[in-house]
Amino acid sequence: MLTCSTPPPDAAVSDIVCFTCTGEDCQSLPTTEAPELAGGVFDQGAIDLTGDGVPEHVRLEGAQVTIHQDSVEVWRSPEAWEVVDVALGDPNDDGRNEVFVVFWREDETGQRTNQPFIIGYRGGYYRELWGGSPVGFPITEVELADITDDGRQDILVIEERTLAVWQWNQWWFSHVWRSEAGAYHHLHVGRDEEQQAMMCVQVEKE
Ligand SMILES: [Ca+2]
Ligand SMILES: [Ca+2]
Repeated sequence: MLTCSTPPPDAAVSDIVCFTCTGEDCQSLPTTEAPELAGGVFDQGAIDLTGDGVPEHVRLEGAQVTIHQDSVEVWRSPEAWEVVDVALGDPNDDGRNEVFVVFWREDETGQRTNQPFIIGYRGGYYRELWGGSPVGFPITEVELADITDDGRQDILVIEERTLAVWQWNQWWFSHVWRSEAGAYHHLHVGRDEEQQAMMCVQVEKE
Protein backbone atom coordinates (compact mmCIF):
# COMPACT_ATOMS: atom_id res chain seq x y z
CA MET A 1 0.00 0.00 0.00
CA LEU A 2 1.27 3.46 -0.89
CA THR A 3 1.29 6.17 1.68
CA CYS A 4 1.93 9.80 1.12
CA SER A 5 4.86 11.12 3.00
CA THR A 6 4.80 14.63 4.31
CA PRO A 7 7.78 16.27 5.94
CA PRO A 8 7.70 16.14 9.71
CA PRO A 9 6.36 19.40 11.13
CA ASP A 10 9.68 20.27 12.74
CA ALA A 11 11.72 19.83 9.51
CA ALA A 12 14.07 22.73 8.97
CA VAL A 13 13.02 25.01 6.13
CA SER A 14 16.58 26.10 5.57
CA ASP A 15 20.14 24.83 5.90
CA ILE A 16 23.34 26.68 6.51
CA VAL A 17 25.93 25.68 3.95
CA CYS A 18 29.57 26.73 4.06
CA PHE A 19 32.06 26.81 1.18
CA THR A 20 35.82 26.89 1.00
CA CYS A 21 37.41 28.24 -2.17
CA THR A 22 40.59 28.20 -4.16
CA GLY A 23 41.33 30.83 -6.81
CA GLU A 24 39.32 28.76 -9.28
CA ASP A 25 36.60 26.88 -7.52
CA CYS A 26 34.53 26.54 -4.34
CA GLN A 27 33.42 23.38 -2.59
CA SER A 28 30.57 23.05 -0.15
CA LEU A 29 31.47 21.54 3.20
CA PRO A 30 29.45 18.83 4.88
CA THR A 31 27.28 20.52 7.46
CA THR A 32 28.31 19.47 10.91
CA GLU A 33 26.87 22.17 13.07
CA ALA A 34 25.51 25.56 12.23
CA PRO A 35 28.22 28.15 12.75
CA GLU A 36 27.34 31.24 14.67
CA LEU A 37 25.31 33.58 12.54
CA ALA A 38 27.05 36.87 11.93
CA GLY A 39 27.16 39.07 8.89
CA GLY A 40 24.13 39.15 6.63
CA VAL A 41 22.98 42.65 5.79
CA PHE A 42 25.24 45.34 7.20
CA ASP A 43 24.14 47.39 10.16
CA GLN A 44 27.20 49.28 11.35
CA GLY A 45 30.94 48.90 11.64
CA ALA A 46 34.25 50.70 12.16
CA ILE A 47 37.28 50.81 9.88
CA ASP A 48 40.14 53.24 9.29
CA LEU A 49 39.37 54.86 5.95
CA THR A 50 41.69 57.87 6.27
CA GLY A 51 44.84 55.89 7.11
CA ASP A 52 45.59 57.66 10.42
CA GLY A 53 45.01 54.55 12.54
CA VAL A 54 41.74 55.88 13.96
CA PRO A 55 38.66 54.03 12.74
CA GLU A 56 35.77 55.84 11.11
CA HIS A 57 32.22 54.66 11.82
CA VAL A 58 30.02 53.47 9.00
CA ARG A 59 26.27 52.98 9.43
CA LEU A 60 23.48 51.78 7.23
CA GLU A 61 20.20 53.31 8.37
CA GLY A 62 17.16 52.70 6.24
CA ALA A 63 18.59 52.87 2.73
CA GLN A 64 21.34 55.43 3.44
CA VAL A 65 24.96 54.98 4.42
CA THR A 66 26.79 57.50 6.57
CA ILE A 67 30.45 57.81 7.54
CA HIS A 68 31.33 59.53 10.82
CA GLN A 69 34.83 60.72 11.61
CA ASP A 70 35.42 61.92 15.20
CA SER A 71 31.62 61.79 15.70
CA VAL A 72 31.08 64.22 12.81
CA GLU A 73 29.23 63.09 9.70
CA VAL A 74 31.69 63.39 6.80
CA TRP A 75 29.87 61.52 4.05
CA ARG A 76 26.34 60.40 3.26
CA SER A 77 25.16 58.37 0.28
CA PRO A 78 23.10 60.33 -2.27
CA GLU A 79 19.35 60.31 -1.66
CA ALA A 80 18.80 58.68 -5.04
CA TRP A 81 20.61 55.59 -3.82
CA GLU A 82 18.56 52.87 -2.18
CA VAL A 83 21.38 51.02 -0.47
CA VAL A 84 20.86 47.29 -0.01
CA ASP A 85 24.13 46.22 1.62
CA VAL A 86 27.58 47.45 2.60
CA ALA A 87 30.91 45.76 3.33
CA LEU A 88 34.08 47.23 4.81
CA GLY A 89 37.60 46.27 3.70
CA ASP A 90 40.03 46.53 0.80
CA PRO A 91 38.05 45.24 -2.19
CA ASN A 92 40.36 46.83 -4.80
CA ASP A 93 43.54 45.45 -3.26
CA ASP A 94 45.48 48.74 -2.98
CA GLY A 95 46.27 48.43 0.71
CA ARG A 96 43.75 51.12 1.72
CA ASN A 97 40.34 50.50 3.28
CA GLU A 98 37.13 51.47 1.60
CA VAL A 99 33.37 51.07 1.84
CA PHE A 100 31.81 48.74 -0.72
CA VAL A 101 28.22 49.85 -1.32
CA VAL A 102 25.52 48.08 -3.33
CA PHE A 103 22.44 50.12 -4.19
CA TRP A 104 19.44 50.52 -6.45
CA ARG A 105 18.77 53.72 -8.33
CA GLU A 106 16.71 54.89 -11.25
CA ASP A 107 18.50 55.64 -14.50
CA GLU A 108 17.49 58.44 -16.90
CA THR A 109 14.77 56.24 -18.39
CA GLY A 110 13.21 55.47 -15.01
CA GLN A 111 14.56 51.92 -14.98
CA ARG A 112 15.81 50.64 -11.63
CA THR A 113 19.40 49.44 -11.77
CA ASN A 114 21.52 47.64 -9.19
CA GLN A 115 25.14 48.78 -8.92
CA PRO A 116 28.24 48.29 -6.78
CA PHE A 117 30.39 51.33 -5.88
CA ILE A 118 33.56 51.78 -3.85
CA ILE A 119 33.70 54.82 -1.56
CA GLY A 120 37.07 55.83 -0.14
CA TYR A 121 39.08 58.68 1.30
CA ARG A 122 41.73 60.12 -0.99
CA GLY A 123 43.41 63.53 -1.12
CA GLY A 124 41.44 64.79 1.86
CA TYR A 125 37.99 63.84 0.54
CA TYR A 126 35.52 60.99 0.72
CA ARG A 127 34.51 60.13 -2.79
CA GLU A 128 33.46 57.50 -5.27
CA LEU A 129 36.69 55.76 -6.19
CA TRP A 130 35.03 53.29 -8.48
CA GLY A 131 31.52 52.97 -9.83
CA GLY A 132 30.45 49.70 -11.36
CA SER A 133 28.02 49.50 -14.27
CA PRO A 134 24.59 48.09 -13.49
CA VAL A 135 24.86 44.38 -12.87
CA GLY A 136 22.78 41.79 -14.72
CA PHE A 137 21.80 39.90 -11.59
CA PRO A 138 20.89 42.25 -8.73
CA ILE A 139 23.15 41.92 -5.71
CA THR A 140 21.24 41.45 -2.49
CA GLU A 141 24.14 40.89 -0.05
CA VAL A 142 27.89 41.45 -0.06
CA GLU A 143 30.79 40.51 2.23
CA LEU A 144 34.56 40.99 1.90
CA ALA A 145 36.99 38.29 3.00
CA ASP A 146 40.10 36.52 1.75
CA ILE A 147 38.29 33.29 1.02
CA THR A 148 40.81 32.03 -1.56
CA ASP A 149 43.66 32.47 0.93
CA ASP A 150 45.98 34.40 -1.41
CA GLY A 151 46.34 37.46 0.83
CA ARG A 152 43.84 39.52 -1.18
CA GLN A 153 40.25 40.16 -0.20
CA ASP A 154 37.57 38.59 -2.33
CA ILE A 155 34.11 40.00 -2.88
CA LEU A 156 31.42 37.53 -1.88
CA VAL A 157 27.96 38.27 -3.19
CA ILE A 158 24.47 36.88 -3.42
CA GLU A 159 23.38 37.76 -6.95
CA GLU A 160 19.65 37.18 -7.08
CA ARG A 161 19.62 33.35 -7.05
CA THR A 162 23.32 32.51 -7.01
CA LEU A 163 26.20 32.86 -4.64
CA ALA A 164 29.37 34.19 -6.27
CA VAL A 165 33.01 35.05 -5.57
CA TRP A 166 34.61 37.97 -7.39
CA GLN A 167 38.17 39.23 -7.42
CA TRP A 168 39.41 42.72 -8.25
CA ASN A 169 41.08 42.71 -11.62
CA GLN A 170 42.67 46.11 -12.32
CA TRP A 171 39.43 48.00 -13.09
CA TRP A 172 36.65 45.51 -12.68
CA PHE A 173 35.76 42.38 -10.80
CA SER A 174 36.16 39.05 -12.46
CA HIS A 175 34.19 36.03 -11.42
CA VAL A 176 36.09 33.31 -9.64
CA TRP A 177 33.09 31.11 -9.02
CA ARG A 178 29.31 31.02 -9.14
CA SER A 179 27.04 28.53 -7.35
CA GLU A 180 24.08 26.63 -8.68
CA ALA A 181 20.76 28.45 -8.39
CA GLY A 182 18.99 28.51 -5.05
CA ALA A 183 17.30 30.71 -2.48
CA TYR A 184 20.31 32.15 -0.63
CA HIS A 185 20.15 34.50 2.32
CA HIS A 186 22.26 35.71 5.19
CA LEU A 187 25.72 35.56 3.65
CA HIS A 188 28.42 35.55 6.30
CA VAL A 189 32.03 34.59 6.80
CA GLY A 190 33.05 31.80 9.13
CA ARG A 191 36.37 30.17 10.02
CA ASP A 192 37.37 26.54 9.85
CA GLU A 193 39.67 24.83 12.39
CA GLU A 194 42.74 26.20 10.60
CA GLN A 195 41.24 29.70 10.82
CA GLN A 196 40.83 29.76 7.05
CA ALA A 197 37.91 31.96 5.99
CA MET A 198 34.89 30.17 4.60
CA MET A 199 31.74 31.56 3.10
CA CYS A 200 28.49 30.49 4.76
CA VAL A 201 24.95 31.09 3.65
CA GLN A 202 21.44 30.11 4.55
CA VAL A 203 19.79 28.08 1.80
CA GLU A 204 16.02 27.81 1.81
CA LYS A 205 14.63 24.42 0.89
CA GLU A 206 12.48 24.73 -2.23
CA1 LIG B 1 40.79 57.30 10.27
CA1 LIG C 1 41.47 49.56 -1.16
